[in-house]
Amino acid sequence: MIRKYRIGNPIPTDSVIEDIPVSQDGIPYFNVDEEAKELSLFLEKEDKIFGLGETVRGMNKRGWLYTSNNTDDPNHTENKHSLYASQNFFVVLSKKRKFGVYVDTPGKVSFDIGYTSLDKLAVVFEDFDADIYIVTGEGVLDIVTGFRKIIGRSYIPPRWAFGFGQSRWSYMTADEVREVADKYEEAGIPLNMIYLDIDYMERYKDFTVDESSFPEFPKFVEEMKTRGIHLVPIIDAGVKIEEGYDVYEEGVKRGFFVKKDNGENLVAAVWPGRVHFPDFLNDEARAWFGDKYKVLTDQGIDGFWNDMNEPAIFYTEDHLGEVFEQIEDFKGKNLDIDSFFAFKELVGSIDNNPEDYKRFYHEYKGRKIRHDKVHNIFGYNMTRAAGEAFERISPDKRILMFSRSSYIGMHRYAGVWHGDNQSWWSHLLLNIQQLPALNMCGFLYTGADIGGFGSDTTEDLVLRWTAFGIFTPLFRNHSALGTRRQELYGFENIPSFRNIVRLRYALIPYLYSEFMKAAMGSRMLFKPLCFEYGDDRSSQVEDQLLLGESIMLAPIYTQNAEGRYVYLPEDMKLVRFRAYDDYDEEIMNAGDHYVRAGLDEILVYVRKGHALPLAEPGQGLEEVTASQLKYICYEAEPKSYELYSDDGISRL
Ligand code: MIG
Repeated sequence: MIRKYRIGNPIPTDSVIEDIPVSQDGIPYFNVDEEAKELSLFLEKEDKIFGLGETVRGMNKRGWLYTSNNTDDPNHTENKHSLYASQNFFVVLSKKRKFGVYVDTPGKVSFDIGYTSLDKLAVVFEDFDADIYIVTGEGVLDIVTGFRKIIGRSYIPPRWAFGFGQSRWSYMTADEVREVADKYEEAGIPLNMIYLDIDYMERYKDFTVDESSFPEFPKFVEEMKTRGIHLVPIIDAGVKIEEGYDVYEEGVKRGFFVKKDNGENLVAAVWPGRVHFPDFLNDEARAWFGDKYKVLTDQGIDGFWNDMNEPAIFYTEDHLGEVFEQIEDFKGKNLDIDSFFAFKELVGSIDNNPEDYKRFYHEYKGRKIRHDKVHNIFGYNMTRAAGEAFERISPDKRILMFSRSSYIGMHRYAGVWHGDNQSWWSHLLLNIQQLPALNMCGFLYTGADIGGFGSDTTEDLVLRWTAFGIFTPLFRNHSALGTRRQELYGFENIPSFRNIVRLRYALIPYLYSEFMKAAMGSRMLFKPLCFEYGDDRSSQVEDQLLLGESIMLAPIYTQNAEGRYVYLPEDMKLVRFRAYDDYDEEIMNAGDHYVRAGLDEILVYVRKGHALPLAEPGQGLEEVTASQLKYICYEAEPKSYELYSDDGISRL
């Protein structure tokens, strides 16, 4: 059951699509403190908190302060409060009570979950205006499904988007891209997508392609497609200010860019230097920007990733001017303990400055609203612009799309990637831990940069991360300019990588079926163990996942580990894959085990009463029938499995 309560006068977000009347009763469970602008509740010892989507720390969110304030911060360390997303849904779960809470506000809000005081959960608002939804149900899974139903069906990508993708910030020319495709082919490692980062554009201008480095682009797109590879270009939120650039000129003429209080277009800067930001919150501007994607779909492109849409701001011209003025005061001075830090702060305040988000306004639903009040729905509306346009541009076929910034509601239009992680073992664990929380908030098509985006990676990390990544819907290796290269063919153990990636393709009928069932039925794809098993031990497990109905995963995420402790909530069958057609099976009893796993092995635990279908890797992306598959089951007698199959491309 779902009840809706209203505090103040909230700005709508369009995240909930069902019309639910506002209840006049008091909000259950919570104390309302108008003065402190907070809702709070006393946490019992057994209460666990799950959800909040893409945030730092573990699955149980107790013990930290999470602030919804979409931020381009590439250091996802545990001291951070905000990442790229605001996904304000969580569940309070214990044997005694369980309920879900959705805090719908486009502005800044903090979730103090046992941070200030161990036993108190407080939702602290900047503006005390929000719709609060309280969701109850039999079990935690019913609560999640109940919530997911009111926010609408999750985005469904084309089936080819379940293939493997290679990306790197710095593929400068078409020939470099060809080389990536060639080397994957030589290595015998399947590849279905190559991502184009900002370097394909002409001076970082959205919806342009650099003619000299990517000549005859439509032909190139076609050439790659005949090799089974989709090119997936990036689109940034900022539009370069440049005379003669049509997107810029049209946007200015039609008044579609965000404006300062004095009515002038805001001048900010990102990759291209000076840019304007489209007002994605304005219906007309959104339709206009969305239609621009057609420039690329007309050239054969059928997938996109939307970046820098928090929005990330290198500087605003106004603030930069202020900094240059103030910097004069420091010139020629002996910078001592006070002045040096003031100087450092001044210089360090240039990018993503909170004050800059108060310098501009949106035309949203007929009102002029200052950006910081709706900051968290900006990236969502950029992606919505594209998603709504795709329904017009490509009414029959699905388009691949994922975004960096997000808010609940965006899950109907696209997936997300987990942003700029690092080549750290701890970020492999973070990847594991963020997945179920994202699913709770409607985001099913998700994945992290495998191997890590920032920092130099190591081969063993890429092996372990790829061995986990084969289970995530978005399966992409991506890295930053200047870091060690991490395309799989560049490492020594090519046969191991080949076996791991091929196993992914063998698993696609299962992954696609489970994904589609989760999308259609508003269910989770990745679950913490305690969402299905009621024993106390299960509720302590933070590094294992249930994936779909049939399997459990217990990935290795520490360096030099030859194995790990695994908890089995019931008897299961361990399948130790060396390749899709080379594996051992072993029945294991419920309880704790130390399980070894070599760098070239992928371990899957098959649940009692369920079946894991496997295809020939070459068939993975095709429409298959149940009889074309092989099944691994716990029992001697094969169990039936409900296969979901469709053409993988028609819109549903
Ligand atoms: O500030 O386009 O998260 O995936 O490679 C960096 C360059 C901008 C951030 C994205 C990353 C991408 C990079 N972008």
